[in-house]
Amino acid sequence: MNFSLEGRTYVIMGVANKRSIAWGIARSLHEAGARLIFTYASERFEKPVRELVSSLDGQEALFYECDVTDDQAVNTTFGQIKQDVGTIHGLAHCIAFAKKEDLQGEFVDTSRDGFLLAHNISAYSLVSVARAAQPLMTEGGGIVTLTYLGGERVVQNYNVMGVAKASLDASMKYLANDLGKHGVRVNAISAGPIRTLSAKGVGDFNSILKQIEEKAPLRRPVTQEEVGDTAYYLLSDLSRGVTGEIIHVDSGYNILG
Ligand code: NDP
Ligand code: KAL
Repeated sequence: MNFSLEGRTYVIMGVANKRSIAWGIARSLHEAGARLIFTYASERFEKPVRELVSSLDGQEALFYECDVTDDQAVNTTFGQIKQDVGTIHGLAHCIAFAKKEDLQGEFVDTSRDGFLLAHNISAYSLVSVARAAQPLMTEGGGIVTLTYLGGERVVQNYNVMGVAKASLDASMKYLANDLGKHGVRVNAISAGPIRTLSAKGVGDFNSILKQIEEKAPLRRPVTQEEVGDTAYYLLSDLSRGVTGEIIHVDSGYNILG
């Protein structure tokens, strides 16, 4: 069995900057020999993403704008990818958003608007993207999404995003059931806290990291690289019997009572 990703093409959605988990995934897949395709929410992110990608030696990447709240944009993007490369072998969905005011105080105060927005961007987008991407995975493939423990149990301040992650986790499993017959596997990585742009300015991130250092079995936070290598596993044939699974890459924190 050859676990190189040479000759394979993967779509990476959600690189904002070099701290993004999506960027950790991009580097792992690049090192394994994959060809990469990047999507970003709006045109203004094209330049920074292109600049980052230029640091990947010999990578002939492609770039597309794709706001995942717009089904037509999603369909157009994957239609364009089909025209430009034909077959893809997988996709990393690293996208989430909630209004700042819904990520503090009490969940009970979440507005209808804020609830729907968080679910639209953070959960439904996986369904929309999977539907558009599956026909391009003519040789089978893998879809990986990013989730967090706050979808399984109550984590202070995570609030509406926790409910959206619960929906994302369930969507991942229903998608795994639908797409398995096409040879497409769908899985999630539940990452421990990593300081990214999204994590900035929400909650008390320092005290969350301190808890990890004190209590997690490995006594240290995880890195983008560690999440990236698990995504590589899930997107390669190493994991060919695995679908509908949530793998925790969190220094073991989730096993604690
Ligand atoms: P980043 O801020 O680096 O990435 C979040 C991405 O979401 C950005 O690239 C942003 O794109 C994208 N995004 C938001 N709205 C849209 C939209 N409408 N259409 C397309 N893209 C959109 O943060 P992370 O790397 O931390 O987040 C990636 C994933 O990891 C998220 O699902 C997050 O919930 C999850 N996660 C993160 C953890 C952490 O501790 N950091 C822990 C567990 C899970 P743009 O910049 O172009 O707007
Ligand atoms: C309990 C934790 C502490 C933090 C609480 C909530 C975190 C929610 C994540 C969510 C994705 C953050 C946002 O939507 C931020 C947004 O309101 C403002 N930021 C932006 O608009 C920036 C510029 C863009 C790039 O961000 C996005 N998302 O587009 C959870 C911690 C311990 C773990 C984390 C951070 C989990 C997670 O899901 O990210």
